[in-house]
Amino acid sequence: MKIFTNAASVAAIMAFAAGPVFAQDSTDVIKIPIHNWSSQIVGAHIVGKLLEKGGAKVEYVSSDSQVVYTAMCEGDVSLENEVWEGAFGVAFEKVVKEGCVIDAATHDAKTREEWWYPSYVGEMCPGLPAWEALNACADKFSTAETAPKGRFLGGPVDWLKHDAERVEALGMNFEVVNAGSAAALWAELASAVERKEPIVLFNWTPNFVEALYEGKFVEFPAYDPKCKDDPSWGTNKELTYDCGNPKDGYLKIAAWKEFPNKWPKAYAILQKVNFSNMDVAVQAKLVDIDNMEPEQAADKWLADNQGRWQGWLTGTN
Ligand code: TMO
Repeated sequence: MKIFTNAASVAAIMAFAAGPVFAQDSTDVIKIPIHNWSSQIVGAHIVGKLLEKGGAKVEYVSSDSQVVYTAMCEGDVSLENEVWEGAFGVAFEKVVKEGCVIDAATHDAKTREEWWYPSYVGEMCPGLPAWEALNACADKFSTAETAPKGRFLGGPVDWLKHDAERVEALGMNFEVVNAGSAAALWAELASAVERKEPIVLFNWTPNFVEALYEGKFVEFPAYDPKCKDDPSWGTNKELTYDCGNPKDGYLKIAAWKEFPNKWPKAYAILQKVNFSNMDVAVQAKLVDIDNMEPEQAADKWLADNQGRWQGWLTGTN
């Protein structure tokens, strides 16, 4: 048997024996999407900064929050740091099934996205938070634009909440008006609260809103996956979406299927990233209440949580 003595041969033998330890990440840029709500933007920068600490090159790309799943499927975007079950579960699960996107990790955070009202509205409509009670006092929410129907202020259309389908399936006296941005939602909420005016709008948790206002989610018929696929499910036998959104929804991290092969070290870090409800709420708050730039907010979160992410980088946590 030949004895290898030079350093290159030793390295080759060690690489063979140790496998992935010696695997090198591609120098190609990892593309991270930026959407239109604060926690996602801050979280994207946190993930980007962590991957950079691990040696990766990253780039941020503005991306529609539904189209991102097909972009990831094609490798045009490399990951998604906030897959909310309620808004994106359908688009995400479709590409995972096709095999072009990986379910990389699940955050500890549990999510809910739903119609919501500040607490003084509860006194205006006896029986809230039941949706029937909201519907019975729909006229209180009517505006010049929607009269005689009540106005529901939905989020930007790319969050794809199927609110109009739900209004139809449940026979509600509401009209859905979509806000152009998250900032528009919060501006309307602030002005309604200041004047104690009726308002019902799209909100979610974890978010900064819970730190600033008391309020409740409207309770619709409980979510069931069949509700969105099977018209015969639920009280309306002809239409889908006669139910609410998931209450204990997941928050996941997704990656393009080639991510682990191309960037194995970065992928090991990405899989460790894990935000709690408090983390996501704080990430939103730093921008939406404290008025930080998202990148600054990411630096602040990293400075305040060193002990956690250092473990993510070394694989010990
Ligand atoms: C996806 N979102 C948290 C805005 O509902």
